[in-house]
Amino acid sequence: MEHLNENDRRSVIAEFYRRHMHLKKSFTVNHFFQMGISKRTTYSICRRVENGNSVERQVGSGRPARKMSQKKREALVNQSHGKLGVSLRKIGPKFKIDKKYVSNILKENNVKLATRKFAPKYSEKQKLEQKRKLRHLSESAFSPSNGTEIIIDDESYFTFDGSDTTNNKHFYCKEGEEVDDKVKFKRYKKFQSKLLVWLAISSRGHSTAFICPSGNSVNADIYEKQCIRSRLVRFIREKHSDGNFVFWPDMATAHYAAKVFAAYNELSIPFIPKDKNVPNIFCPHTLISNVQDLIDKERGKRNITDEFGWDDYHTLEEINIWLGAIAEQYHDKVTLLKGGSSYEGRPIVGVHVSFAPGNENRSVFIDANIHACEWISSAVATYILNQVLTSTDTNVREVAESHDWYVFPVLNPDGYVYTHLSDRTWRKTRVPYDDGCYGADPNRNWDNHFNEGGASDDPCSDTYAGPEAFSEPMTKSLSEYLLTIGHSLEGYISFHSYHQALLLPYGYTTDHLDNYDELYDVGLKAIDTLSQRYGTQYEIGNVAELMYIASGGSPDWVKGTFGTRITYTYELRDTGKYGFLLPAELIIPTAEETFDSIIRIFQEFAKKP
Ligand code: 0X9
Ligand code: ZN
Repeated sequence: MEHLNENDRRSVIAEFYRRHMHLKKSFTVNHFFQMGISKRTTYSICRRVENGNSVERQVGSGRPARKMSQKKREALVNQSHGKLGVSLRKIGPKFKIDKKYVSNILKENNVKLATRKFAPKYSEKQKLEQKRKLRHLSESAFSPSNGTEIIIDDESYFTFDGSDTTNNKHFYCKEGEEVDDKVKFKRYKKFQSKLLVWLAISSRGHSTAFICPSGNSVNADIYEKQCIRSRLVRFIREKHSDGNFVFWPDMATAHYAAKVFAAYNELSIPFIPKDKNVPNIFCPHTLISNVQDLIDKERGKRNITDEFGWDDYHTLEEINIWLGAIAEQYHDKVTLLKGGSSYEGRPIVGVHVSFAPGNENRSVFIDANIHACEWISSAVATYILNQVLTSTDTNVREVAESHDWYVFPVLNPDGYVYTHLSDRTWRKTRVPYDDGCYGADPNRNWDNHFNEGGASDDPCSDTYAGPEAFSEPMTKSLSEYLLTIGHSLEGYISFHSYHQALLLPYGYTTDHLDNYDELYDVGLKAIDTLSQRYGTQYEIGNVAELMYIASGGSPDWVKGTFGTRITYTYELRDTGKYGFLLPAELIIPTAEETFDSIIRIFQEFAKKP
């Protein structure tokens, strides 16, 4: 019997039984049992002979696939075409055939095996948002050049229900595209049994693990006590005692709960703020290269001048890249400028826009973000620059094209980067001073009635005037640049926030300057125009009268040095609800109304002798 193949062997048994049917079935069964054939097999063959069925080897308990009726084949194909739950494992037994016949029949009918996926975790919009935030992070907290170590926190779930079994990951279908998402993207059970393990990880190692066996989530209490205070702090003490690190918590509500937030601050743990965070999807040693890669790929594809928008605030790098791109795109009108440089060596980047050669003596200079935390100011400046170049409104075109424009969106680049990296509320420069304090107020540092009121001698104060006028590389170098173009300026507009006020020089005195009246009259018209779009109410007046004494500001130095006729400071939205943290969705309305008023100012002055 050994030399026979299985089907021949089964035929021999069947033939023997037919010949000995007059005897008991056990005779045949025992006969072959002696020869090593199981009693079960022989009994089964005997039954088949009695029933007139084929004795060839059967798959499961049904008929061989190739003998399936056309109707059944069709049923198999229909059942398999993109239907939920039709897996390799299930379909064979259902049709009482082997997996390989399933495969063959489906292949013959052009039904393909497709891979089941998890439902996508993020929408396309969310993915874009993540990339944008990663760019921000890579330029600030993750900047490889500052050597800051990143400590990520990671939680992994270990499941017990075999939901990762590969057999569950496929299904059959004719055209993958047509298949319902319910089938393509199968979600596993939402609350499956799992064990949660939490770790803080950096390139220097990891903390001890926190294992959460009973519950499936780590709430704010557990996170604060078990993860932050107990494990992260110890890990920092052991591996990051140099203090040059930033903690990147995984995005979760509990990780930014009030008590956790308080713990970060109390324990002096620098961390990525929630509004800048994205899920920390990379392991630390590949982090920088992956992020960079992502950024490079993203940058490579996009047209920066189309994509730079005003629905969110931008990093210094994004603003500067955009300025460069604008200069390239409008190369016949726009020149990229370096107006000076900062203490930390960053260029103060701006542009000069000129539509016609005769306009140089009607130049308008726009300064913004001299105070680092006043992000709306640079957003408005870039918006205005864009409008000057692209608006099709005839009133705008008339004003835009009858002037030259100098736009410097970020006068204080070190401070601006610092607001993205470490302290969103930072105002000053980043020059180190005594007592471990940093920075002078760049709007108190200009050489016009320097430190004559409304300024401080304390380096730790937010209005520290600096040790002397132009002590800050930023004000000094920019003033030197201004000396080269100051004579051509008709207007100097300085953007700050927040107060909703249009201010006239000077800041050191309540005395009115020579052309106070015309500036006031035109200013009144301008704030009226400003209010027309969204009803935003502005106040107008001399700095010292309307707000407070503030000596050594940039517009005051310009007015004092060049006598520039049109000199205003805008304190943009709002009046304190959000303050410096004006929500990004208010950028465009703020910029629109401000630009309306700027156009009005120059229209009004154009009418004057
Ligand atoms: O204090 C300032 O420097 C400005 N206000 S802010 O809240 N943005 O800090 C006012 C600037 C006044 N402008 C002149 N001195 N011309
Ligand atoms: Zn300011």
